Amino acid sequence: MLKIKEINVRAVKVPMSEPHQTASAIISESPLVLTDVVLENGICGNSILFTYTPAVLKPCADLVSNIAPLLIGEQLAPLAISDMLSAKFRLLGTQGLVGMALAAIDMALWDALAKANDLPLVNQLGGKIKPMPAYGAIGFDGVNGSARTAERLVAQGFTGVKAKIGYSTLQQDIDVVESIQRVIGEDITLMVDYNQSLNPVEAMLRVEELHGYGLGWIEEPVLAHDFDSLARITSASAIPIQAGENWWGILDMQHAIDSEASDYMMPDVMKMGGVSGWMKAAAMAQAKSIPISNHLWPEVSIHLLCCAGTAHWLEYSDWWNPVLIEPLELIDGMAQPSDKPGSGIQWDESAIEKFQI
Ligand code: SMN
Ligand code: MG
Repeated sequence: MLKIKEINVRAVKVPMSEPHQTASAIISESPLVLTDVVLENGICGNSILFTYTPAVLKPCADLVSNIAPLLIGEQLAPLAISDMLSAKFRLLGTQGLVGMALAAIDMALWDALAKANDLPLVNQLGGKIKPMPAYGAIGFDGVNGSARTAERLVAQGFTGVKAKIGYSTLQQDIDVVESIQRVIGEDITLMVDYNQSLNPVEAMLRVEELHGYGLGWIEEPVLAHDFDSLARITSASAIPIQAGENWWGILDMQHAIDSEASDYMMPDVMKMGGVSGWMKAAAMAQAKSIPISNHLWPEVSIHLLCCAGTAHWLEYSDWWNPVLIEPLELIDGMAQPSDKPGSGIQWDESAIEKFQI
């Protein structure tokens, strides 16, 4: 069995070609923690953490480095290490920054394991390479800006697009939806995302008024952990409700499923506990026939979606492409895992040198 020799961590800030605005915050650069797990035989597993804000970039990188000594000399066994580290952090808990650091390690370990076995991650996990439909993102860009981005995404081949809404009035939300639908036509699926910006009363009202627009889903109308309100909105809504990107670990997933919080779920591979956590969450979704999508991390997530029994859509994003040698490629709006060993994360070292802090 292969053993872990060392773990190296770097922090970078990757500029975005355009800032991404949501109803809750604006993101104008990607603060990323890049983790390398090096095995005794020299094979290296890589992972990316996206810290949303630069304020926690260094603390997150430090956390991964501080946890690293627990792993030196350990066998390359991602599931076992995930359980071991969760137990080590039981008193503090494994949400927030600690959860992110553990996910960085988990994703890098799975990447290393797949590379050590000369397999794409999807095959390492027992799945099959296959094409999945991908959708592109439209920011909180108003009537004209949203329509312009939608047009560009459709021209690129996407069969689905997702727009940020949650403007100050319902009428503005409707204007944005209508302006996008005018340019994309009827064959392209439009989803919308409120990014937790509404209170439950306002959410009920807006979701009901949006029902005639044939939307693919309405995402995070209220706070991600307000499972009661989500469940009420879900049961009243004719349009499927989507949530999951802010759920931490499989216990949140279980609580969300138990409370029937949403029709669709889209756990985030970082917040759900890495590859280990995401695959468990996918099994939980499958037990209830809940369609499951990813949140960001398109390279790793495409491997996971190909293993999920109820896989739905791949959320595509190109924000972190600059640090990758081979970012995920789409063909006619479809994504599929590369047949190279690992999870698709290979560093572009010269780019990293430029963005490293
Ligand atoms: C989202 C929010 C913030 C950063 C990235 C992405 C979003 C999504 O809610 O659904 O992609
Ligand atoms: Mg979202």
